[in-house]
Amino acid sequence: MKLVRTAMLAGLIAGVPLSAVAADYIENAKDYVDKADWKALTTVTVEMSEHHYTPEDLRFKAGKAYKVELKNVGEKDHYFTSPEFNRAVAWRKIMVNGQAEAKAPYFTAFEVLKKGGQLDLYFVPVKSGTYPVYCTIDDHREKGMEGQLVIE
Ligand SMILES: [Cu+2]
Repeated sequence: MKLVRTAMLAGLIAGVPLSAVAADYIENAKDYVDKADWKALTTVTVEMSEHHYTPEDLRFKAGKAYKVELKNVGEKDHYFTSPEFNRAVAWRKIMVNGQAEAKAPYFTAFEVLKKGGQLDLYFVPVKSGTYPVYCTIDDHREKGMEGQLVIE
């Protein structure tokens, strides 16, 4: 009988529904976005060209409101890929050339098209850490198109 009970208990633990496992992104993003002071918005501009980001490294403070402008001033299309960072921030929205917005729990990569493309990211950093960002096109990363996104 004791053995049966132990087996049943083990079964219960193994049977924990998936929904009870914590998500690997900021589920309550709206709470952070609502709490942040958007009048004190910090705007950061990143220029993308061959083959680097300027600046390469960005530092953010958790809980503050940010707008990151990704501007492609180069002759080729470029990516700004950082799946880990994109799950460590609370997303408000992304905006394309002031004309369209998209909202989602998290994003994995952004592509900005050559010669003037621009994408604006609005978010609140949440999980502190150092996250790599890089371009996934051809050998751009090897040529130096990478950097670090730090949340402190
Ligand atoms: Cu690139």
